This record gives sequence, C-alpha cells and structure tokens, in this order.
Amino acid sequence: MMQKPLVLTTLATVSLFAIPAQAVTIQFNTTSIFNADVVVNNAGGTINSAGRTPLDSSTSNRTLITNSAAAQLSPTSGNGLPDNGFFAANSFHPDVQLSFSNSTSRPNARRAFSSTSFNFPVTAGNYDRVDVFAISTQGSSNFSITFNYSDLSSTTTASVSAPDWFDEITQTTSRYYLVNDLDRFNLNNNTLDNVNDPAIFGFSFTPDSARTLSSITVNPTSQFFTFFGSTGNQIPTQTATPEPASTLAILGLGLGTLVAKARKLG
Ligand SMILES: [Ca+2]
Ligand SMILES: [Ca+2]
Ligand SMILES: [Ca+2]
Repeated sequence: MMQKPLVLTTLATVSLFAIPAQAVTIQFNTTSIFNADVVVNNAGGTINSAGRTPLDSSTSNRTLITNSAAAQLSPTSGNGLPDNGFFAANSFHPDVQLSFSNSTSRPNARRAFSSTSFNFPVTAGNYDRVDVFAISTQGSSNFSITFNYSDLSSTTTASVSAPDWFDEITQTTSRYYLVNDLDRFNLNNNTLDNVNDPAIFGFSFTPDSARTLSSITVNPTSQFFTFFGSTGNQIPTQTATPEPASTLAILGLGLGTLVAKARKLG
C-alpha cells in the first residue's frame, strides 16, 4: 500500500519534464544529419575557409560567410550571417538558433547532393507548427516534409518550392526570409562577393498536434537543396484529466518500464 503513491509521484515528475505548461519553441538538434560546413568565419582573427563546401556548383564554388569575416575582408561593405547564428523572433518566425557560428568550424548544414531523403529525431511531443530553414541554389527546387509520429503513422506535406538563394519572394506566413541581402564567399580565389543578395528562407508547416511527433523527414528533389535547421512549437498536451494511465498513453515516451512497475504494484 505504501508503494503506489511513490510511483504516482514519479509519473508526475516525468510529466512535468515532457509536457510544457505553455507552448514553447524547441530548437531541434539536427547536427546528426549535417554533412557540410558552409559558413566561412574568422575565428582566431584569420579567414577560415578550408574545408568549406560550396552551396552552389563546384564551378561557381560560392558559400556563406559570417558578419565578422565579411567585415574583415571589406570593412566598408562586408556583411554576412550573424556571428552567433541567432535570429530573434519576428512576425514570421520564432527565435531561431542555427548551428553555425563565427567561433566554430564544423558541419552546420545538410547539402542534399542528391534527391535522397534525410531524417532527424525531434524532442517527442505535440507540435502545432514546425519551421524548416533551407535554400536552393542553381535555381529553385521543390521539397516536402514527412512528419513521423510515435504511433508509427506519418503524413507528408504538399511539395513546396525552395527559392534560389538569390531569389526575392513575397513573404507569407508559410514562407519567409530568415535573413536576406547577404554577401557570400568565393572559394575559388578566397575573396568576398559583395553581392548583398543571398537569403536563407523559412518554411512553416502544420503537423498533427493531436499525435506525438517523433521525427521529421526532409524530401529534397535537387542536389542543390541545403537544409540549415528546424524549430517546433511544442504545445501542452490537450487532455482533460491527468490520470496516470492516460498521461502515459499520450506521452508515448518509452515509459514502458514505469508502466510495468505501476502494473506490478497495482
Ligand atoms: Ca555587402
Ligand atoms: Ca535577388
Ligand atoms: Ca535577396
């Protein structure tokens, strides 16, 4: 008789961690699928471009650059990506923290290189919005997103167009600029392209918030599609009564052990 309340306490603690009290932006960790460093920086005071992967063709051989590195190359006209990889929320998007920074040289994007799909896990939970940050080069290309849920069901969005990084768009709630009018870097001769044009775009999608999202698959159609990261708006689970059994069912977070314990004790 003493043990059952102990189990309930444990369940309540787990629930607090798994279900936010109010909607919260989750910066999905997508580093496991990154395969390219596409941002030149100047960590240590020198321009670091070795090992960078071009975002466009190997002939053109251009990639992005941080603000500090661009300013070092051209104090009067150099401008690039924010050094800390952070984009504050505005009317189109939540706070976004991408994986590049001026101080780090490591894979920070997924160059598609082919039309093969790629998948990353998410913090399991209920989401009513997922944003993806990406570009296309050598012209626009289409892509879609597949939401994979904990009940093993999945849904794939309609195909959307990722604009070329030099394209201008009319912003909507579903497609917007995360950043625009950047300079870029010419890997052929290690010089700044003071072009004030390339963008990274944001794309907003609506998963089924009634199901627990477990992973996201990105389906590109071009080798010149590049993915930079993703965020999700995690919402409180919509349940009337937090009965331990129903809470567990909705969580679907591998709490099988606790369930087994509860059953044994019950
Ligand atoms: Ca410039
Ligand atoms: Ca343009
Ligand atoms: Ca532009």
